[in-house]
Amino acid sequence: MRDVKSIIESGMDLKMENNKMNINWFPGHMAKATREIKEKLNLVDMVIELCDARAPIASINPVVKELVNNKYYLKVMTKIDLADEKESNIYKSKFEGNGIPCVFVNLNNKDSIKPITAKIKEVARPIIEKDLKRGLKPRNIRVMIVGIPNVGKSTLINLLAKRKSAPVGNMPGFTRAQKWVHCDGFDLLDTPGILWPNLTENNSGIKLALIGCIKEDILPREDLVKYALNYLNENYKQVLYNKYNIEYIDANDYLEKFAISKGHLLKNNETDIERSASLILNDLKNGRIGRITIEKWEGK
Ligand SMILES: Nc1nc2c(ncn2[C@@H]2O[C@H](COP(=O)(O)OP(=O)(O)OP(=O)(O)O)[C@@H](O)[C@H]2O)c(=O)[nH]1
Ligand SMILES: [Mg+2]
Repeated sequence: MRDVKSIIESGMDLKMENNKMNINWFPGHMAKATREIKEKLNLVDMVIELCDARAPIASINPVVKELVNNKYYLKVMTKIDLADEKESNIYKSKFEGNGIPCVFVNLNNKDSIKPITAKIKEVARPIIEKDLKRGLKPRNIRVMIVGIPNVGKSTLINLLAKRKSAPVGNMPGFTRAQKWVHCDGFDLLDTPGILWPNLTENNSGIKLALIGCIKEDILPREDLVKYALNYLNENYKQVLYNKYNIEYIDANDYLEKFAISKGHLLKNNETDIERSASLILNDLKNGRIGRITIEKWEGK
């Protein structure tokens, strides 16, 4: 594996490497976005990294960890409304046990504002106290919001600012440029989502495609759906059965039965597995199968 500094500084090389592999994990604009994050770091007090509660480990960007090691840091785990609550509780206690400040939230719920602002102020308390000690009114805390694509960075900013200042869209790579948004107590810097190049490790790329942080078409849909069905059968057997009423024997057999039950047939009457895969993957991504966490805690 290449070291993180060289990854950040060599966006063009990575593009070449990935072209060779035919996997566009790390397109040129992400290398640029990563460089721009690095350039702005000296302007902020604190970095908030957003991750997706459905894949709490795969959605951590190792590049971010390297970048922010001398900044106040908070992890905001988003989309808990789509994740398995039991698993989210396990992750929360493990992260906290490892000394990582974190807050688990649904950014579509305005009630999340309070716990998030409370946590930011807790992490940034030394900055606030410094101003208070000097008899000054605490200045705005400057926060850079980072994370992989589609985790809710711009949504978080709009929530805290209580207005639609940052553009939001349910597709990875929606934000293309940094943007400052000022609000009561905080100056927030929105940044484009960034990935890292070696997404094959721990099936991170597959997991991120399943939750919509990477465009699905980066991998064959059939492979993705088979991985998902296998995982669901092992970890959410009843949830899967309740959704589609199909007995699971193996992923191939499941897809065949699924296609027939939905009438997904090609002109020659063969099953249209691609269409079935799309439907299942969309249901999974949008929480229509149920609240699912697609990786279990495996650490200490
Ligand atoms: N269900 C649910 N949806 C969320 C949550 N947070 C954000 N979203 C949705 O996720 C999608 C992506 O949100 P954005 O704020 O654009 O994500 P981003 O991280 O800025 O994405 P990029 O700019 O592409 O990097 C939008 O459709 C949001 O409404 C959440 O906590 N729960
Ligand atoms: Mg955005």
